[in-house]
Amino acid sequence: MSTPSITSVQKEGKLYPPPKAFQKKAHIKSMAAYRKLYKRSYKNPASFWAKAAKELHWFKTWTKAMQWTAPNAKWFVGGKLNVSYNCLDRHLATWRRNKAAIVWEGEPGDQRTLTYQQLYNEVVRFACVLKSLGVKTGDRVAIYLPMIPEAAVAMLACARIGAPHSVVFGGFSAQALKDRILDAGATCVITADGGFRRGQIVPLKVNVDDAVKDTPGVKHVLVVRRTGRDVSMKAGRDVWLHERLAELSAQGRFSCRAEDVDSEQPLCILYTSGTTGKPKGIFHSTGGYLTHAAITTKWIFDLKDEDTFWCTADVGWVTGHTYVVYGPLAIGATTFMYEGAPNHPGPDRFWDIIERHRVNVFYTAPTAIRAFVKWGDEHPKKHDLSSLRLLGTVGEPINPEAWLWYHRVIGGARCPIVDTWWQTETGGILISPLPGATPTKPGSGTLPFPGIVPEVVRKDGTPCDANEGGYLVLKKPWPGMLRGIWGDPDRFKKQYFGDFPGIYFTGDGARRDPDGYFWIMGRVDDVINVAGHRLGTAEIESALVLHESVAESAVVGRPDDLKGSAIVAFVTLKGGRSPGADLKEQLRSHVGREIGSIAKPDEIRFTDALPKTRSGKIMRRLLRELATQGDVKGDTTTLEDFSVLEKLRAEEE
Ligand code: 7RM
Repeated sequence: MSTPSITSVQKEGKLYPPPKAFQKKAHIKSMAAYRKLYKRSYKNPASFWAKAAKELHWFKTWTKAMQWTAPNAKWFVGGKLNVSYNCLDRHLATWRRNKAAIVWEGEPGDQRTLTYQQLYNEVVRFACVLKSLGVKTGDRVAIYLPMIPEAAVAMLACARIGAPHSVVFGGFSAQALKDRILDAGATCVITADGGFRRGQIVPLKVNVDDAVKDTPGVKHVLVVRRTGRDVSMKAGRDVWLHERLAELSAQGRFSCRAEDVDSEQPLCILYTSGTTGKPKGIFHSTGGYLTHAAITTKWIFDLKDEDTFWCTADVGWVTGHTYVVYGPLAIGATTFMYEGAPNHPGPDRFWDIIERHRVNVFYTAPTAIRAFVKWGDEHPKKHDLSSLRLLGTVGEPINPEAWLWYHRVIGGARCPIVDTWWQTETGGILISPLPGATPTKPGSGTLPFPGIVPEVVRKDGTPCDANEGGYLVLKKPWPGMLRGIWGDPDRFKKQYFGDFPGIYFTGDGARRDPDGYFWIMGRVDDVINVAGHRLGTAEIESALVLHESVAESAVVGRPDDLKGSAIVAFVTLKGGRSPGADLKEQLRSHVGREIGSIAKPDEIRFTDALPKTRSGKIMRRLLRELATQGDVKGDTTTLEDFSVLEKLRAEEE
């Protein structure tokens, strides 16, 4: 771990107080109200969360709100509920039955709206299909779909029968999909004949065919028809969704009750990058996760019944799980989904969508905002964005320039911005402004949500002073907290509770300013954040060394104006292989095949040797300096062979 240092972009500027309208109507209406609530929740987080959990429908109430023996937190012990029941059935008894649950637009421009009743019907039918394929409570299901309503339907159908789902981002390669299927032990894969992205068709089914060649546990592949293109269907294994639905409907009425699911039963597995080459299967529970998702959606995005909420994340990431699907539907909101790229057919697609669908609350990533800045103000300015009343960001620190642009050009200087800090592991937002209460500072995630106890500490665990950079830890458990790493309890304990015994370490560096506001300074471990997506340096390195020409590699992040970090790979070749532009391109595609396009190195540098310590550890810190500043000024006393560094410097020139 390197010690976090304060970057120059994080200078404090002006305060942006919440607009009057929010102070009147938001769930939390003033700083005084927030402080009072926070203070109470700080003394007894479990009772704060128990109150939030009561907003859900429980088939059986819990006997104990929280049970904590590090690293395991159990929430709402003994309680039984069903996520799909909470997101659907219970709204049918209210006026929301005919309210839009999902409003969707495909990249080619096709549109669909599903009311709560219609979404319920789809989920029940889908759940019946899964059951007909032999999927039972506890079985894992892999979902590899484009951003179409069926993605949400499939997730909710799994939740309905109590089968944990593992949604794999459609941009991942066949290899990455295979690894995830195997690790989760999935017995069924749900995919489509393709999805539309930037005018092209993403060949999802082809990737699945490739992936399941070596996954004997997969009994069925369920295929949604989206593009209409021909795909190969293997008899006995592959099933078209529409065909199976027709067969089942010929047999009679669809019905599938929502299973009584234990509060602590896993709802989903989400793979994310860590410090080793193998992605970690982060799994979340049912009761705690949904409680956290629901209350943060309601309070932070201030959702009202008349709002249309657009979180632009893909359902393949945690943000898509919590703020496209589960959070909004649990509170009966209208969630908007878009299938395609932000610049198709033109760079104004998002603004065009906001104008036509009258989107009210918009939540996206800093990397997207920086791209919009680059594409030019004329694109948003062509459109009427007056429906917007609240904006949000997530995924990485936002630079104040991008924040101010978002505020002025997209928010018309009237919308508060919630800069929400959280992780795959945290399940939901932990640090964020509350739009009716918290004055914001561009670049700061501001203050903790009630019930959350973060602290910035030194290496020895003692609290940092104001403005002193340190490690961001969470001192008390919260309901959305991960329940473990799938199949690897030891790694779970070591990874999150190993650095500061008994306390959760986030892997992020941070500081707190004199007002107590948090400023996240980025990762301190070997994880790089590329366009808001976490990639382990080790993961990319393992992919590179699989290539027949590569002997060894070291991957580091370099600050990038657009993506937050760019990937730089230092590569040594096996004897007799010659470096060249061709090989660079080959290696980039190779990483694309192994992991996915997002992991392709932006820069590849061939070198004779890598700088190592005497114990043989690659000194990535030196490479990072070299890639970032063009030279190495930091401490090199542990370097084994100085000539390596000299050579790298020479190659630089
Ligand atoms: C939701 C998500 C988590 C990492 C996290 C941070 C960084 C996320 C912010 C942020 C500064 C933010 N899950 N991060 N949000 N940094 N300000 N508002 O992104 O697991 O993919 O990534 O992302 O480093 O540890 S994630």
